[in-house]
Amino acid sequence: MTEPASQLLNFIDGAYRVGSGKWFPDVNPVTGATIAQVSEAGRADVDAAVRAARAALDGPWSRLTLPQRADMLAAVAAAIDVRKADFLAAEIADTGKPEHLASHLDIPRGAANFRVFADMVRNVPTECFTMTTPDGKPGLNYALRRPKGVVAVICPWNLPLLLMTWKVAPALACGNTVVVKPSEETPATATLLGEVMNAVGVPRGVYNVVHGFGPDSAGEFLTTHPDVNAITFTGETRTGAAIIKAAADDIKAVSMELGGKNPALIFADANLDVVMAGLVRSVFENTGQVCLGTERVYVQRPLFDAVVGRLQAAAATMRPGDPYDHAANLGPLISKEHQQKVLSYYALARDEGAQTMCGGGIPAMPAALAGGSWIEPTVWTGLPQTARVVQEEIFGPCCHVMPFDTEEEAVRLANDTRYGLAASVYTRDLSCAHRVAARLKVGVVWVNSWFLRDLRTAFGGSGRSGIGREGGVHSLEFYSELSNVCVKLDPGTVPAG
Ligand code: NAD
Ligand code: 6OD
Repeated sequence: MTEPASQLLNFIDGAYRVGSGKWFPDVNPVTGATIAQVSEAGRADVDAAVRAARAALDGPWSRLTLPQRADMLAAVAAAIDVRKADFLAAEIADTGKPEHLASHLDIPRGAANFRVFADMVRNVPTECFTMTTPDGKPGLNYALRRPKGVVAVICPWNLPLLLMTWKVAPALACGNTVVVKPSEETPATATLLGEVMNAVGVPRGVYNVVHGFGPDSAGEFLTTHPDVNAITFTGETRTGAAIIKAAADDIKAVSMELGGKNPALIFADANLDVVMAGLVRSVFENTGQVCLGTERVYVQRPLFDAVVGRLQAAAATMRPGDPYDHAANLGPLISKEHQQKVLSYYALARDEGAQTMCGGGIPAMPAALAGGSWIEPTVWTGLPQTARVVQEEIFGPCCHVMPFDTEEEAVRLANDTRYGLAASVYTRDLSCAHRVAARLKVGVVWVNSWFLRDLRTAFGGSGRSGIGREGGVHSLEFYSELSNVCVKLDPGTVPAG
């Protein structure tokens, strides 16, 4: 394993470069210690990255055939597998997430993104229609896919490699080039991916990374750059709104994967063991920092006390601790700033009249970990549906549990939100599951499970959870422009349609 870098540089045109001269710290949330200095990209660096991406787009990347491009992306996946230990070390140092989680989810799914989209782009069908022209001649209409161009990829910190490659892999598969702006909190794995790109021979300029923040920094310089054709963003709803405004002037294409306030609906006939297996993960995994996580739990009255009791018991088994300590299963929050935000919701829940069934504060930690941004897993009951804690995304290991009586009421409560990302439904009655799934205004519904999604399927949200769908062919739609070629044929060339 390579030692994690103590300086993280921008990756532009195939080379690591110091940016504006300004540096910012990369902080380990387990200890609060600074683990690296990150070189912030200035406007000129972002411009250099976009120019490199444009040159590669019009140059060597466009000269590869589709199978050659797909082979190269499959090689990227294989190289991430080979360097798994390095990616793991970098991701864990940045996020503090438990090693077993990063090892089973973040890094393998990061590699899988390249593998899946390499396969997918090889097999994508093309539309083709025969027609008869008004003067009775045969005609043929067929669609060609062209890349959108230079794509800006703006990423959050919760699943850094996974969510970045989820955008980069299909963008490159479609022949685009990218400039990635990783979160300022988690710059390491995007930087490391530059080494992999060079090692497998991806032409320089195809994959670029610029570091920095949002406003008046790399994020804004990138999203307002006139030579960026499309922006794919994952992050907070408010940030998404600012980026949509920035994209409007040049009519850049946008894909927005934003926040969520996801419900779980638990019907009285559900198997409680199945419920708890899904629910505990969806509330506490990654310390609640998953956009798909459950923060609203609705339980049909006969199971209400049992679910609350088992959530309390599960919370009591959560052990905050060092990511490499296999007895620990709860990492810290990403930063002190995010810890303050989550704690402010813990205080608000009390002010709004919640009953705190467990947690609600900061756990006592040993001296070596005392500088980390730790938080207690927390379960509330007793709030009305209108409470801010029930309506606003918190992004911590917490949920509010509320009883319901009828299916109608459950659907109404679940849909009573400005978000629309994901939901889980727990029942043994498949008719009920399908009925409810069809009525939930969200992008993903899980039945008796959580966060099981084939990468080939649609992903995205409605309302304040986003615009557009990615995943499978939906990603290929976003990352390519279709040209319809209409050909008037000589009679007899093809049968008239
Ligand atoms: P964030 O919006 O604060 O930051 C995301 C990225 O945007 C960062 O790289 C940041 O530097 C950049 N940024 C901020 N302001 C910008 C601006 N004005 N212009 C350009 N770039 C800017 O989000 P976060 O705190 O990193 O992530 C947590 C949020 O992300 C939560 O709301 C969560 O629900 C959401 N999220 C959504 C999904 C999804 O798929 N729907 C997935 C993961 C996270
Ligand atoms: O299914 C995925 O890989 C995906 N896009 C997950 C998103 C998680 C959000 O935090």
